[in-house]
Amino acid sequence: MSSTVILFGDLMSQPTRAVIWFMMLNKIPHEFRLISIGNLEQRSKEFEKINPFKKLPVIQYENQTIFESHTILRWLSQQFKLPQYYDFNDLNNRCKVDMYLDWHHLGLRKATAGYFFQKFILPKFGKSESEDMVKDAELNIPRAFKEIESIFLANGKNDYLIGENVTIADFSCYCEINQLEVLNYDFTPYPILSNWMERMKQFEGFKESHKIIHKIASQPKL
Ligand SMILES: N[C@@H](CCC(=O)N[C@@H](CS)C(=O)NCC(=O)O)C(=O)O
Repeated sequence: MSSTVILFGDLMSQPTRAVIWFMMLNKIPHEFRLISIGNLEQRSKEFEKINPFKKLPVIQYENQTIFESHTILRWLSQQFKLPQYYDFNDLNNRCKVDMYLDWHHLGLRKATAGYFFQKFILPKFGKSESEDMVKDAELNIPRAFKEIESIFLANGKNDYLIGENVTIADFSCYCEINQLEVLNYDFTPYPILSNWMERMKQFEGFKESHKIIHKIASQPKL
């Protein structure tokens, strides 16, 4: 295997976007291999040999195969010596990032990804949404956004989730939240979150990594 990072993913996948954005920003040499979620390519026998969980993203580097986007982001920071995003030299700083990353799955992603799936993906396959799941997400997304504002962004005292510097936590969080723009989600009740989102958009690689999401978001809504 080569020493370029090979990323298997799809820009429709939030964690794929977080990983590729981070690599673009830090000019980590990489090659993108599209595994189309729309065509269910992640479920092929061939891809199952790369990730037995049949999920995206996955990276390969030399003889290493790594899945789980947070593990990938931690690994990239350490492998390419980028402690400003994940402080592998300082246990306490590292722990703060880990606290967000552990919270992310059930604290945020379950609601946001669930909502996107119900409202955007299911209709594409001609299926109707589950009212219970939509109701659940409609309760939990505002809860998650308020928690991000009050706890991670410290009611606006923090510029980024962990403090004054951007870390891998911010990239993961942002990619999960901003795809709700496709659904015209109303972010106006969350000014602290919205300001942080504006700050995140300034990082190099943002436009390129989000081009598909932006294209869908700009299409007229039915
Ligand atoms: N915890 C995993 C989540 C991976 C995941 O659920 N990926 C989705 C795309 S966002 C996927 O591959 N779904 C395909 C499927 O479930 O068939 C990570 O952060 O990498």
